[in-house]
Amino acid sequence: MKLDCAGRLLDLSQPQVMGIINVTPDSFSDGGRFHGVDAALAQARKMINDGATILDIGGESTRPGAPDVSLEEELNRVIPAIEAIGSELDVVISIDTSKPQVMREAVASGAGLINDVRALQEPGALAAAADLQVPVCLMHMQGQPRTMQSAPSYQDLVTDIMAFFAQRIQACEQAGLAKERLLLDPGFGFGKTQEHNFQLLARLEQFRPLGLPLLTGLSRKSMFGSLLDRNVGDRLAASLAGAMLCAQGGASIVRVHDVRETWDVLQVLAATQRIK
Ligand code: 7PJ
Repeated sequence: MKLDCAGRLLDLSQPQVMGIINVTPDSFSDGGRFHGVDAALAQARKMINDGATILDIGGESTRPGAPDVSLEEELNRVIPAIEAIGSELDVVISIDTSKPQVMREAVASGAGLINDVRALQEPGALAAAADLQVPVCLMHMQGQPRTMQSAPSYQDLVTDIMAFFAQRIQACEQAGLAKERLLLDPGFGFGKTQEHNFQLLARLEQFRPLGLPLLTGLSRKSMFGSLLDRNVGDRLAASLAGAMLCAQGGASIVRVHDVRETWDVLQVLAATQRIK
């Protein structure tokens, strides 16, 4: 299956690695080290060399408790990075945003995919995505980043998330955004307890009947920190195990900080699948 990302084709017949490039000064796991265009470009070159076929550019930190970012600030962070990466490198650029104006300017500057942790629920976002006609990743989150970890609760985790996806897919189709352009992400760590996160990992294949590609992001997340009592710089092995389980559970794209190591892990899985 090939996904058309504003002219660049993304082959999803094998799991792909999406590298995370944060251009936020407060992002929790890299402390904003890649703030600035040169740093983002250097990071992009390395990630592509290491096997990433998609780069996810984000200018808004969505970690629990993070402050809101103004439209102007978000644009100032992401647009120069997208322009620089898009003009030099052959890669699908994903814009990690919930703001319609950022979606529009990002796609005009070279982004080919929208990654929205709020699943196009902000005012104007659905219409912007429908106008732009690029693929969109709809992520599930219970609550809002500031408060989502206070008391997450579900009747049945997978059933509730499936119902949310069905509702968002319908809203997209009504707005003129075809189902073929959608990807789904259950949103690890977004309004989920520790038990919920591991339940999602165990039950990922239950989302397959929806028939849309799955994207998952577990890289360095606190689910591993609490499981292992490890700080954020010491969660690589756990994140790789998580990526492997996601790929086995049917994820088409894994969103990660450690591209090279994740790519290696996915090649091991691909080699076993080739001889089955
Ligand atoms: C995710 C994301 C995720 C998608 C973040 C972090 C927090 N987008 N943006 N899925 N997480 N689609 O990277 O730890 O899980 S920000």
